[in-house]
Amino acid sequence: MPTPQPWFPDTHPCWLPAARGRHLAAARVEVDGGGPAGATVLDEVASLRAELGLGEPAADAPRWLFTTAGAPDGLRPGGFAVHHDGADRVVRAPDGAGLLHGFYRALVVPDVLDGTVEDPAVDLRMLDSWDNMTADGVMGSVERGYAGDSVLFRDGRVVEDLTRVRGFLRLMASVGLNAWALNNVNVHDAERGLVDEHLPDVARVADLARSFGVRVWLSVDFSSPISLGGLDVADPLDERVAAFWRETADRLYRAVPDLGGFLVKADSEGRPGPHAYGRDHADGANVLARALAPHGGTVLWRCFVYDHRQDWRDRSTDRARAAHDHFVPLDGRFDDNVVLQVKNGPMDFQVREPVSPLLGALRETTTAVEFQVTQEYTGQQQHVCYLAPQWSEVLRFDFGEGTSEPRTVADCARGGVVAVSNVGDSWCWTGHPLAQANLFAFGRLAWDPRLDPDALLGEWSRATFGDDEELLAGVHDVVAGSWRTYEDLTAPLGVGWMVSPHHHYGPDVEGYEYTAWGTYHFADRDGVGVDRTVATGTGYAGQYPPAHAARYEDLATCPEELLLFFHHVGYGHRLSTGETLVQRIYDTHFAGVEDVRRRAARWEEVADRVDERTAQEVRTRLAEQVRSAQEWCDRITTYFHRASGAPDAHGRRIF
Ligand code: GCV
Repeated sequence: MPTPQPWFPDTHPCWLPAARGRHLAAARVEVDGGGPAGATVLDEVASLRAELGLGEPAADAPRWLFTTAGAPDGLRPGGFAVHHDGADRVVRAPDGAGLLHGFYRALVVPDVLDGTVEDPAVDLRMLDSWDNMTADGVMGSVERGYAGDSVLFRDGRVVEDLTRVRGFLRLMASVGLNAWALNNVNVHDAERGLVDEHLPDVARVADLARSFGVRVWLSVDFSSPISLGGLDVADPLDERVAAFWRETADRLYRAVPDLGGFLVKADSEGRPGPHAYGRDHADGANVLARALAPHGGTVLWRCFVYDHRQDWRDRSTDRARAAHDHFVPLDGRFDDNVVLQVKNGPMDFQVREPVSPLLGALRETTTAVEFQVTQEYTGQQQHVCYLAPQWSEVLRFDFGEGTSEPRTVADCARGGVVAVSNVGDSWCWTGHPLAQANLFAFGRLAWDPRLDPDALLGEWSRATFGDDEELLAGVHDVVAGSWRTYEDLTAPLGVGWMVSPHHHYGPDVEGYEYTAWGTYHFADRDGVGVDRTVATGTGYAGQYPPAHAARYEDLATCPEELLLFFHHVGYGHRLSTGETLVQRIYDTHFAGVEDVRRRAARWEEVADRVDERTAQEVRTRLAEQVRSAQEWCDRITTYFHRASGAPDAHGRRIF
């Protein structure tokens, strides 16, 4: 019997405190089948026992049997079923990952019910780490990371001690995630070596990941045939380039036979891609796909493609249109093992955007939807911002509305549900202890997009904080609705990008207005917002199927939370509730500050019910959130007051 691995040494256990697994640690646990992931069930039980100071279970202790025999027909890989047999429990699954998922489910929900059948909705449930092997000078060692440095890389290589990586994989597996892209999609020089000199380390990580039912993926750089292969081109139609990718794939799969494949950001924000050679994204993706195909690998090709060198004077170009414009004409040209990975919205993970029309437009190509768990534009893990309601809204959005064929985003994204990770080497994994809720909820929604975000919040907080009902009520009040609060303060009625350029924290109303990034709100003395209608604007609204297109096109039917995304609207325009547009902007900002103050005060009512460190970490961040909220309110109300000249109906202080 190997020495048990410590259970979250020196780190917060998130939603898996050992005490919650006491019933498992005290049981006679038997595992039948399931390979490395099945064996992990036993390792985890041993770790729990060591952590809880329990010895071997008594001979008459209840038995938990985890078996791959007799799993219900039709369960997908990773799924499981729970059966009660008196005090004994049987978890049946088609594979080891399913056994492990059943084990963690019984930790999160100790009274997991008889007859529970859990079947993941989609095969690929993925976290993308934007981790660099070295600090990149601007963003640190995790691009857009707000929770410390990478848990995987340090000083230009994979860490020797994988204890933190093990903890991370445990967190992933415990919510059913099964795929992990190890490195930043912006692949720097150092990370290129992952397919080469660092490959033995990748294999070491993949071995560990496999034991948690997780496959690893690598982000690769499209110009690697030049930088690594010594060629003078990376043209996807050049046979030498194809050979380079084949050889690379062969080498990778010798080291990691179950590698998921490649994740690629190409022709995007300055990354190299097929356009340099007059080729398109299908040519680019397919050359990689053909190298991976013999090994069963897949290319995840990102659709975050737009002109990041736009002239702000150019009103004919609309960044929101770009992904649809680029990729819809290529539908049907991608090989079967290409999955197009599409961000949830057409811009870039703003607090509010419409659903990307590309997600519903590709009929002949497999797509995956990409969310951002790391809070780049949503408060950077200084603000509480529970994002599951946003993801849930997106997953439920129905492109088939008004037709006889329902086609939700969850239906369309058959290739997977993916998100950028919010994890780093901070003590609590996510910088802000309450940001753990986002990681948890993302995994659960990837598993089952029908789950209710508020119920998930309850599930997470009970697992994390225990059964102290007063504390749970307090945590709920601090976290629930916080996405809406962030939106009220930062992005009135769907207009985004009033954020400080580059680092993206805090307000700067015109920070992006005269830049090359395609991120404008066009506020002037009369009104604000982007006319994206077909009739008079950029035509973006026309990228949706007819029912949605018609709704967005018309100012009278456009959902208010997206009004300024689709229309340039006068400050005096009356909203459904009777007030003017500018008054709504004032009101939501003043209310937003009050709301954040209320959350901070509410935390103080329950803070003595959690450990000192969590209490303090949350307290400190809530204080910053109050400061930041006031800053947003002051800047935005002042800006629009000066622009419009309209007084606040309630006479509040505007500068
Ligand atoms: C990894 C946004 C972020 C970048 C990120 C990019 C992407 O633009 O600001 O840091 O780069 O999205 O998704 O590729």
